[in-house]
Amino acid sequence: MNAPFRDFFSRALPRRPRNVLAGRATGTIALLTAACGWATAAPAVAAESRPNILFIMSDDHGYQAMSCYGSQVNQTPNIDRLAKEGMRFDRCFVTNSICGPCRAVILTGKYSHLNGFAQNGQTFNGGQPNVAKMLRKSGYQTAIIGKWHLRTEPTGFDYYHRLIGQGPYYNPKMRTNHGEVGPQGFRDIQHEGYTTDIITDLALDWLRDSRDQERPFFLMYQHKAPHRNWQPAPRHLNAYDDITIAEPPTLFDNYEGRGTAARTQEMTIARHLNPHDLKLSRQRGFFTPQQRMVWDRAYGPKNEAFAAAKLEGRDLVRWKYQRYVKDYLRCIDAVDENVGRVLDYLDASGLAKNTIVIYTSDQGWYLGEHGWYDKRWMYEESFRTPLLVRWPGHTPAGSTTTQLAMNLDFAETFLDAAGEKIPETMQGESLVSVLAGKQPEQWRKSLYYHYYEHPGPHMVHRHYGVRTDRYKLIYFYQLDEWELYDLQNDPRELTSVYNDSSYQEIVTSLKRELKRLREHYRDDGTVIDFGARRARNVKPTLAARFDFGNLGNTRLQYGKLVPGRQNTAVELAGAKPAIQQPNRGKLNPAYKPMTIGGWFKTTAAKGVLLAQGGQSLGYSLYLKQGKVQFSLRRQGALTTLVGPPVSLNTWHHVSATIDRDGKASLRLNGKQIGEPIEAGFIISRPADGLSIGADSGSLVGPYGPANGFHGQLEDLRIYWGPVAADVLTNWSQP
Ligand SMILES: [Ca+2]
Ligand SMILES: [Ca+2]
Repeated sequence: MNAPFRDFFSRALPRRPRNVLAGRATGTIALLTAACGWATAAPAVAAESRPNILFIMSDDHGYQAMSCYGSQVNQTPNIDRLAKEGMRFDRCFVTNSICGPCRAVILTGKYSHLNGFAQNGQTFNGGQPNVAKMLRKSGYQTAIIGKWHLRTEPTGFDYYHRLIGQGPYYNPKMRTNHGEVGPQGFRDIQHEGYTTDIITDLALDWLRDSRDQERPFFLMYQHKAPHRNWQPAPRHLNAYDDITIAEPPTLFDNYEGRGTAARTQEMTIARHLNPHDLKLSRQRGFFTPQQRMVWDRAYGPKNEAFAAAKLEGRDLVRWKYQRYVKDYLRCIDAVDENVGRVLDYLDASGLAKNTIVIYTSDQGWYLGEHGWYDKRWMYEESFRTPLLVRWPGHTPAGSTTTQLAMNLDFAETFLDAAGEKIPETMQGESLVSVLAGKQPEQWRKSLYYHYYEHPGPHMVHRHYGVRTDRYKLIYFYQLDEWELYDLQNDPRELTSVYNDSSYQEIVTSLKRELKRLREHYRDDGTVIDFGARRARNVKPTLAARFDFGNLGNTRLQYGKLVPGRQNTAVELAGAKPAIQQPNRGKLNPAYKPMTIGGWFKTTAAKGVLLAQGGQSLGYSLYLKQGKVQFSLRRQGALTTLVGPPVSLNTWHHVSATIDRDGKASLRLNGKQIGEPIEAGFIISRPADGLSIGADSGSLVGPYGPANGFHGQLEDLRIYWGPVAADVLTNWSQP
């Protein structure tokens, strides 16, 4: 399995300008074709020898609670087998440390802003490409058993049997597409027992009896445990009762040395665990009388002792920590036992030798570090996630790696391992060569992170940032606060050195790297919204008109008002936008057929007439190399129409249209240029607003930041929906 290693930095993301005069269009349609390339390509490896892929994922299992990662608090002998027989990744990170979004990243191989699932509570668009669909198409049998948590039904899986929502620890009702399903294609089954055990039983049943033995399989076996509120199995309710778990050194962190975000979060063991978390109140949910009795017998005496002790201050925090962390570890005990059952089955059945087994968590977790539980931060404990991979015949047993890996790489790795092509639209890198124990010469030197869920549970402010081998720069953009950590001198991230003058060169270079990463991953702050209304329903509207003689409340930020062609024009000398407006209300271009344009007289035949959006989503009408051009950017992919050269110091009328079918066309002086081409729609509200006379902020088109218009503009308009022919004729009448 010698997959060619692709250079991380040279991987061209789809920015494919096209020229309407230069033949067939590429853009989005061609991207889809490229992404479907695996369907027809012959597999590089014969089907029967392709490895099975067993992806085991737990929920919120921090690496600090795994003995193979040097846990100070527990033993995980079964999970450790994967480290002994495979590779342990010591630097695997997530793109956005929160449950549902991590699952979406793993399925799509794309950052949250491109897969559309940026925070819990959103709905995953199952219509987009995912790794299960691709593996299924290439002949794999695909299944997901256990936690799903993406709201929509799984797509790309031959078989699923999943928890509904978060799912309970006891007696889960689960949903499957197997057996006598209803009109929606699934049915619900009420199970009785402990969820971690049930998910494993279902996975073993499928491996043993239900799958097609002739084909390789891709099984996602995913636990709910050890997610909040940490309800252990009956057999573990008294585990750890007679010992004291070690406290982390930062349990009583006072957040000095960090910014507003660390001080205003709501995830402390001291103040934010509730009685239900601490098992001090009757547990909600469905328990059988027998389960309830066993539960009460275990917690009753412990809770009585707690009440009698009347703890206060630090002693109370210490008690809460012990109660919390012991329940958490008890839940992991069940996960570890069940992973052992599955590994035993692989050995007994002979499947082990041709099965890649992965163990990971959807993200990392706080076991009291900084006084916290939960995740979300770019600080190390939640940013990092455990990753163990056993791949007999490929991965050296007992090996470790410090290469920077990400959950963004998982889908690409599975495809590569299966001998399949990796679509260019995926953003991670195959780990196959790292897994062979090689040191790739060119591997990523930095990681990009972006967390969105604020306001929301635990109130962690939105942030993005970059981590290198030694440094971590974080920007809390709602607060406009930066933090910098020197991980070598301050591995616990207690003191930001952002304002320390001896680090100013590091700050400058990290900011440059952060900007490069944001461009590379096409993150301009916009998250794709697949749920937007369809373009067909858009009512014809004049969304905006810039009549410079009558600007009303619109503020002219730059330029001089001059007598124009018929009325008043604005005269610009390329410096900056004349007008900028946010994309609110009527100006939101998402899913809008449109006609945009106006009159211009140029002295330089370069610069932007009007633009809305940036490097992920938007459109721009501009002059470049003497020609009038229109660009539409959609999920980063660029479609460009190029008109003929225009004469200087002469009035011209230009307009660009995207019709209801998503076809783009360009008109100069009332005459259409070439044939309409497939373009599609802007699919959500771009972060950047509308700007007249220059594209500010993030750039839509293939021009630099010095893109201001030179000359005069008059009567610019933005129409959504179709425009009546006579309106267009009158507007462009010489
Ligand atoms: Ca999680
Ligand atoms: Ca812009």
